[in-house]
Amino acid sequence: MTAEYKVHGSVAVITLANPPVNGLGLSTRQGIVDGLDKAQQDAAVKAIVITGAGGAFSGGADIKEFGTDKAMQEPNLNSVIAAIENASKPVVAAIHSVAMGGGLELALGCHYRVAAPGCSIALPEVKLGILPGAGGTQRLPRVIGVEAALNMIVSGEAIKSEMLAMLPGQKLFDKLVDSPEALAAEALAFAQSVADVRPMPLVRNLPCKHPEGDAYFQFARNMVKGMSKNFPAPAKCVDAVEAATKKKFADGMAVEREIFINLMWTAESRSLRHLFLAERAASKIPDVPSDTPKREIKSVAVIGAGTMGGGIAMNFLNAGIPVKMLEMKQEALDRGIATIRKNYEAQVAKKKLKQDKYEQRMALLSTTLDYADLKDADLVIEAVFEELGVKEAVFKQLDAVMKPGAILASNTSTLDVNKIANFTQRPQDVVGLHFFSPANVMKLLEVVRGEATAKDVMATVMAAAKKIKKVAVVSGVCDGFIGNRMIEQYGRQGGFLLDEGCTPQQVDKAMEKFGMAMGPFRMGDLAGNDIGWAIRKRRYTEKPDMKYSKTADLLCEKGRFGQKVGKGWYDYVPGKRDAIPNAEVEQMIADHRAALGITPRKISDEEIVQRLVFALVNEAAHILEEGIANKASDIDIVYIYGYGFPVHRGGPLNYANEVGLFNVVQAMKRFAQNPLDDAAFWKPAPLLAKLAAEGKTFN
Ligand code: 3H9
Repeated sequence: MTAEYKVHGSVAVITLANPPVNGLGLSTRQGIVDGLDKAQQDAAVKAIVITGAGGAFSGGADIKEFGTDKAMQEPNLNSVIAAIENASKPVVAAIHSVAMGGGLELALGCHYRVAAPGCSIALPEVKLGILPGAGGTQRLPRVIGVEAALNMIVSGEAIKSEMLAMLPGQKLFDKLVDSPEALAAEALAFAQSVADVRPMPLVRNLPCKHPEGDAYFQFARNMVKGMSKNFPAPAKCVDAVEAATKKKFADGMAVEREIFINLMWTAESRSLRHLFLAERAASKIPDVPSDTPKREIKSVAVIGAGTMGGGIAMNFLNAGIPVKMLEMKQEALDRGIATIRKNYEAQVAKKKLKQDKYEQRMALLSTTLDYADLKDADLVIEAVFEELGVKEAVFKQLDAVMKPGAILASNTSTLDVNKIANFTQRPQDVVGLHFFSPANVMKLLEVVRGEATAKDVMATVMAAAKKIKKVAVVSGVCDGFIGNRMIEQYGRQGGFLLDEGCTPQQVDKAMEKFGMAMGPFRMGDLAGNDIGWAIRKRRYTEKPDMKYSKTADLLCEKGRFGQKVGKGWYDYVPGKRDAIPNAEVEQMIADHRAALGITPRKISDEEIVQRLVFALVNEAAHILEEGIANKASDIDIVYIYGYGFPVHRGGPLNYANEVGLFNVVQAMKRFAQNPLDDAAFWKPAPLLAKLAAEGKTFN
């Protein structure tokens, strides 16, 4: 049982004890009901307190139980709350640290609530694609008012207990104690003080009205619609709260229940729940236990003050960690510093950063032209030109000057981290930290583990990533690591689609309708088409059998490198990011098609999406099989945070699971029949073929 029961004088205390956040899984729910039974049978007990052990009152329903029989098994959360409401003795919730989702709903079912300050209070279910399913939509409006409650339910954002306690007329908390330390004793005293009150107050009996009912809910619906494209849950939250204001409590509960169950089975909710767990799982490395000792990162050095180096430096400055930047020339340093200043000043202008914080961050930044000045840094990250010879020179210098135990990281996006490590006498201290551009904005960090990288180095950089608010995913060493290795196949399909009859706009539109932040051609223009060109040139010698469309090369031969030169697949007006179709590019594609003797055909959006996304999926399956990625969910995280893959699809592999791997393989077999495509590529990766044949998923 994951709830403890103790009696203190005349008060029974039920303590949820299900680490890490006292999720209300079956055994915890059972523990609460058992505690209530014991307390009611004990004549010496006059009142009951429910609280949570460790760092939370409760984080809500156990997300890991969703989709399993246990989630539904009695006592379900609604039954637990009914048992509390119907208890013959007053039940007081003693809330501290975190009361979220079902945890808050549990508290709202109690007769009284005593809270500590600093507690995060939320109904975050909407972030999992559902809504509160244990009365949250019906009870919260009754204690803090309809508008405040709807805002919390639709946004899922947490509000501090002391802020909520200040709401005029609020009935959420009967008492806010002075400090978290005082909570236990004060809750006991409060319980004693209400032990004889009858009848006991119930939130369900409070009135729930909005003075401008219909007009307000219409306004709320319009607001929510604009903000929640692709997600059904937010609009449903409005329906449920409206029901609270218009229906009897029991009928409102029935509305909530029905919506909750329907939302639980949507693909959007499955995707969001998958991503919640995937993001947390990404930081765990199978052979690096969580108690692996970590090295201290108190100062960082960055080699290279270009866009990448500057962006990397900003991450650490933002986290309060001093950074020293090294360049070959003073002018390059000056330019780098100016760019960092410009970025921060833009944030200050937008009121996203306070002036004093900006100054504090800049004060943590220093520069040097001399490697010897870096020697004391705990972590040094190289962001210099992407060429092995250049990296060799840098790492040899670092090996000569850095103190023992310093972590030497390369921001390479394509080069072999093992080779880089072997330029030093300490390959165990070398790791890849592949930031995505713009490095101060993008949340993804690929942590590239070399053959020799020490476990404590991995543990240290994963922790440092968290500190700088990145989502880190571990990748093994291969060309392109996880993300770029997959995107190459996606880009190749994009090229074939042009040859066969598509325009860049058609492909981009189809992918953007699917939900990608940007279609492949707009993305190419943003990243710089010359980058892909350089990689392809390398491939033509390395892998002469690999089939490529030549359109992208023709584009680059015209100098159409993308946004940075104002022209790529599209034209760009200075200062704007709008992609304007260009007739010359379309003619170039048509001429090339004609030269190949291809009669263009009309290609459906569905085919475009499937070919591009399944290309990612097949390559991902190879990546998993080779052990480059530790788990399928890591690949989804890479694509969500690094490549603008739509959140409501949960990442490419989650999407493939939703489509069904059998169907994915069938589609690949169809694509392999297309003489203009690459039949060899469409041979399903063995892992994918196996899972599809066994009726399994990537999970
Ligand atoms: C719900 O309540 C439905 C009801 O309305 C209706 C029911 C009928 N369950 O985020 P962290 C784990 S829906 C299980 O890194 P932090 C998490 O997986 C639920 N596990 O820590 C991780 O595990 P691990 C509504 C949970 O300190 C560990 O806790 N509630 C749950 O940065 C640490 O997580 C939510 O949506 C859970 N509910 O933040 C709350 N929550 O160590 C979502 C967390 O194995 N949770 N875990 O990787 C949060 O927002 C944050 O986790 C929280 C802690 C603020 C609680």
